[in-house]
Amino acid sequence: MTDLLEQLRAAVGDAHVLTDPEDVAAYVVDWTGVHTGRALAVVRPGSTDEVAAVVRACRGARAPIVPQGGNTGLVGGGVPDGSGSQVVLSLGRMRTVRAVDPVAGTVTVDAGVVLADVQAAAEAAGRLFPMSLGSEGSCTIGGNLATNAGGTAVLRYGMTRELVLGLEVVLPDGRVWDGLRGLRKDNTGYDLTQLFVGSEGTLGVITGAVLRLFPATPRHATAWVAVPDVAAAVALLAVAQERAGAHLTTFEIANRQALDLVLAHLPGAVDPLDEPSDWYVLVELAATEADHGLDDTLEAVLGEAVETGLATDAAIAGSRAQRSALWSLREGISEVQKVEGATLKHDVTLPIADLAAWTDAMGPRLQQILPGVRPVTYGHVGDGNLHYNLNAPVGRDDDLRAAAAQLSTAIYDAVAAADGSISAEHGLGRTKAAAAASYKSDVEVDLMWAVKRALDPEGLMNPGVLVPD
Ligand code: FAD
Ligand code: 2HG
Ligand code: ZN
Repeated sequence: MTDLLEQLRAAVGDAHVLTDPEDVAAYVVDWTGVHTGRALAVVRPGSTDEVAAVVRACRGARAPIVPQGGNTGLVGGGVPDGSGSQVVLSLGRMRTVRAVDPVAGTVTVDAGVVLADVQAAAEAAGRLFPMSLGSEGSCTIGGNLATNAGGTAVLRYGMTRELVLGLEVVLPDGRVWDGLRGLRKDNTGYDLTQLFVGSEGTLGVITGAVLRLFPATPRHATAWVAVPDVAAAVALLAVAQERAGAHLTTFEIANRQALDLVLAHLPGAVDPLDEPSDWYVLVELAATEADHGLDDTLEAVLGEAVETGLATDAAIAGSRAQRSALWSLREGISEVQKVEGATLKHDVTLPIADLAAWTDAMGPRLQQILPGVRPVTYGHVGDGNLHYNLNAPVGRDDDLRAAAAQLSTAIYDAVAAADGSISAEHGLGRTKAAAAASYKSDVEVDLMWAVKRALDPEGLMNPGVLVPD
């Protein structure tokens, strides 16, 4: 292994091969704190050629590689296992925005560029890069592509895979595939770009990407709406779609439990409504400078909702500060759940028509397994995606950990029975690889392995992630 470390130092420079436990610490534990591993080394290449040299050196030494971007993943896919034999390949130094072409509507970036910096580069060119996540200040485009991230603008713009036109990837054998094309039309065979999207570092290291830009939408109309139940939220979605059409950008849900945690733990958070409600929806319409009338449209949506009993009250943002305060009630939930204590995450999608019945049935079933468990339910209801997360009964974190397997199985079985998915947007990582395989057909699992073996026959790219060992 000394040989490998020497080769890595030769490839990227001594300063960028970290082995001291203190230097390595932040790279071996994930955001949730649940996954903690050990690394042979953390390597920080500064260019695509250096990534290729690192991959070749690791291959020669048969050392597994764990690609890592901003390390904000929620399923343990970006941190090493406990063996101490894996090399973490961090893209953190590859942060160049290579080119912006507002007319073609493209931005070309290194994979280590932070999402917020891509948004800023688009804005500086008078365009919009619409992907928006609570972690956007630290997650990277490489990680977004590798997980096919979703977020709060999927309803209008789609998942990450709909926002990418071309990729540059270092393959497991160390060759570089240059697919950095910004073409809207390119039917020249299998779609290799899409193969790497959502592959969670198991097929190669993404080093660059051409992403799609859209017209800027500086106008917003935003409301925090109290709704009686999930069925009303879904019915309100239909009203908003009907009245706001393509302007409808965000339609997020949160239960009262989630808001209570935000009010308890997020400094400065204030309930914008006088009376408590069991459920809330954050609705946002967005439009270009030339489009007027968003406020009237939102008021019409909310007026109809209150008249028909779909909503009981609403707070409309009247300024940028108010808009940002409403957003913080939604975006703060992950963080405050962590502050509250042990959390069990479930990132599920269901057919939208089944969301209400599914949620109504799930609560009592979980109470039977662990009385007092607190469902902190929120997410992207417009996409049928709920973060059906659980916090422990107050003061009983160990009880949640003890019941975790039983609770997750009950939820996943119910998702499967409703033809949903147990991973809507966070990926499988180490947490859900085995569970996902158990709900897939043998044919589907065989196909996944066929792809994995074709590209990574030696199994050195992120082993144990996405496809279970
Ligand atoms: P990492 O965590 O570093 O890695 C994630 C996976 O991608 C790993 O398997 C890793 O091996 C692989 N990977 C990383 N970079 C590369 C690369 N260059 N080439 C190949 N493989 C690579 N996710 C959503 O989808 N929607 C949300 O709304 C959302 N909100 C979040 C809010 C918070 C507060 C937090 C903490 C997380 C949230 N996430 C969300 C999850 C997370 O931010 C996303 O999964 C994000 O895409 C991960 O990017 P990253 O750069 O941090 O990747
Ligand atoms: C969100 O929508 C993210 O806020 C994070 O996907 C969800 O922390 C979570 O479980
Ligand atoms: Zn989410």
